[in-house]
Amino acid sequence: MRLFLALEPPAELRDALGRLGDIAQARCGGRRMPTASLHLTLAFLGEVDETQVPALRAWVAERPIAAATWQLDTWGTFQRPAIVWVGGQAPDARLIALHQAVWDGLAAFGFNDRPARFVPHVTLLRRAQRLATSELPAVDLTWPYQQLSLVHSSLDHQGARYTTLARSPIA
Ligand code: 2AM
Repeated sequence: MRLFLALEPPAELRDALGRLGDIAQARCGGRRMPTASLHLTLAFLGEVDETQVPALRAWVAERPIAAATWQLDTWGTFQRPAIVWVGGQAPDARLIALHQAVWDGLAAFGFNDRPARFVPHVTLLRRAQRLATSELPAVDLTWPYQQLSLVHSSLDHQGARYTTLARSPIA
């Protein structure tokens, strides 16, 4: 099954991100991510054998992460595959440390596809027709986080559907 580790936004922030998704879609076209699915990916695991899932769930459910806040203040795009996102202009030391800690932990399970570069972002649009963000309104959002989520991505007729399998304890 296809799994990833992510931070899930608190409800108010999720709604604010969804509103930015609407604004971005009006300008850039493409497919807007459903508000309920918005997240920050920390580690994409890809296809994981079902036999590994109980141990991964337990690992996530037993270890608290360092609570912190992330400041979102910019729009960004990835040319391929035409993604429009929001994130932070400056590298965020605490998110980078969390990303490293997560991948250090994953190594014990044999996951070694740690990406060389980590650009924390929340994808709002996929397959955008115009990667033009200069006239979009300024982004100024604060994301307080305290839990890591293990998420299952499955495909149905509407696209990817996310189900949270485990959350880390709140410290
Ligand atoms: P995204 O954060 O840019 O949207 C679930 O599919 C999540 O994992 C998505 O949010 C997506 O990134 C990320 N993801 C999907 N496929 C990926 C891949 N091949 N490599 C890295 N991340 C991927």
